[in-house]
Amino acid sequence: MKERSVLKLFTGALMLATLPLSIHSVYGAADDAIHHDANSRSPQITESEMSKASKIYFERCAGCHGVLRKGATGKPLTPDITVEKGTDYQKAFIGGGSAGGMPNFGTSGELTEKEVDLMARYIQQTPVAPPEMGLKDIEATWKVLVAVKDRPTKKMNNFNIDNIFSTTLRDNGKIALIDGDTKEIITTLNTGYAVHISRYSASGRYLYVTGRDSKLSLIDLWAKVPNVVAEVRTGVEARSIETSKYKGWEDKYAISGTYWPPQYVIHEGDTLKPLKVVSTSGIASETNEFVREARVAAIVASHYKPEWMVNVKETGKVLIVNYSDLNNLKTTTIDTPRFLHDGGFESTKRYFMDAANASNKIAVIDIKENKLAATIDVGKVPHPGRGANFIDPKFGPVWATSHLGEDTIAVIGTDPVKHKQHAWKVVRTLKGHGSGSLFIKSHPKSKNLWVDAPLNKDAKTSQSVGVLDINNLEKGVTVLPIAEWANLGEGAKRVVQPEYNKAGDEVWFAVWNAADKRSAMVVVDDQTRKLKKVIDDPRLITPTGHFNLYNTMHDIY
Ligand code: DHE
Repeated sequence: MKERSVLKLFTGALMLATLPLSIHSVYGAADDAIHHDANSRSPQITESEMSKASKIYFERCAGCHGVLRKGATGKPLTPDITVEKGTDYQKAFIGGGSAGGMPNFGTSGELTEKEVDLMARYIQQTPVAPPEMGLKDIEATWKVLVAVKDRPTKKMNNFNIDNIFSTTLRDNGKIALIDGDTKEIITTLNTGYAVHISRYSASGRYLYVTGRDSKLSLIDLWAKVPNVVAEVRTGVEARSIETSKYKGWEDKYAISGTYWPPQYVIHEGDTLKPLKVVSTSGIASETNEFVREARVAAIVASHYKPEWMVNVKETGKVLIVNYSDLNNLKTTTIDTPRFLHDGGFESTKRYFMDAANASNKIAVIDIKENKLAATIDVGKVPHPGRGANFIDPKFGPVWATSHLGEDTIAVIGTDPVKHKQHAWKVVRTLKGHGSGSLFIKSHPKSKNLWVDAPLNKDAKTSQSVGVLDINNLEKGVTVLPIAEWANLGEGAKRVVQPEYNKAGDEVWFAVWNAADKRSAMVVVDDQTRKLKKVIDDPRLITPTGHFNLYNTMHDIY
């Protein structure tokens, strides 16, 4: 396909992702010419179906399978494989999902029967590479909405900003800032489409959010009503953003990682001005083969040195990027098992516990010595988010991850000094709340370990959470019916991501329903495990991730 039509397809998919639904259908109906694919065996599809399918693919599939469809968390979907298996096979998979973690898009009602058929034909067409974006292209999208000189010099509001929650309103292209003390929504702000994560500057003044469409927004929490003060677009698909946290570098830089183009960008911290772009394409660990689509997954910031740890998913490399001299950028490259995804620090913040999810392993990166300390076999498709730290009564300090692909929690010893015999070993494998788990959480002041299972196929399980008593782990999970407590009526209502307040005495959950249905945030008293508050507000459209300022900034989890 010619470069111009490739650009049109991807710009179209991006624009469609941010437009209201009625316009999507109008756009989709405009052009019924037959698409001529390079592969003559691909099933028939029209150009308008290609546009619609590329939007769905961008929103639902690219994260796991890649834009070039070479696979990562999900299987490769290139036509040499998909055409061979045929349309009926693909339809069964897309519609019904798999035990390995593929969501059941058809039976869950997320895609209609027609859309399942469309996607089954789409993935048999030849994938197209989206456009590149260099520093100049990125700079052309950069906007400072409130100049630094026009911003307040002290906090102009009475919010206890340490206890603010930044909550993604996924399908609405917004975030909500929620006051953790009063549980009132302070404001909602326009951002990129489907914000993936929120991170805060080291001083706590600025909030950075990244849309999955790679639009970054910088929010000033000192303003009378917090507002977006700068924006920039770094590509077509992104998941990560982090800030410079080391002493002396507070608020100086931000780093954003993109899935496409496969690269990271270093930005000025208070304006988002792009300063440096670094490609992450390269030779993979284990296979020693070149990977063009080597996507940036989680990024964490060291508290020990002016450094970031950048996960490159497909090449299985952790890049330790030193930001003290951007012109002479020093990077330590650590080989790990492949398909790095998410992770977080153990309690001392010296070791980065990094999930190589498709290898069923956790890589332990010693960020003081800048080297791989261990790789640990865990269950099928570990998905920790940032994981959970607690003191195990038998094994001392531990870090835990739940799994997408099986119903277990792996508990790993993390103290190589006082509990050397347990360090970097799975000391317990606990039964969790169900497979399809995405996040697990605890807090230094809590005796509870919380685990969700939003991608579990059983509605009762995906609509509830499990909680374990840290001092009596053998007792197993107690199930709390969070979505039932929210009392929202019909819908899929996946319960997602336990997140503590600053004091560590409340746990917040998103009850994530479809965009046209009611969603809510549910706050649970951590000690009594009883419902404390349902934040049920029509502005809470498709809430997913929610990030407490203090805990996120200090890596407390
Ligand atoms: Fe996420 C974290 C990628 C699906 C909600 N997700 C992350 C991180 C990555 C990632 C790389 C780590 C960022 C960091 O720490 O810097 N997520 C992906 C995908 O590629 C994937 C599998 C498929 C996709 O198409 O995006 C995916 N993620 C989801 C969801 O479906 C969730 C539940 C809702 C959504 O917004 O799409 C979701 N991901 C989250 C959340 C975090 C996250 C809430 C942050 C967890 C934390 O505690 O830090």
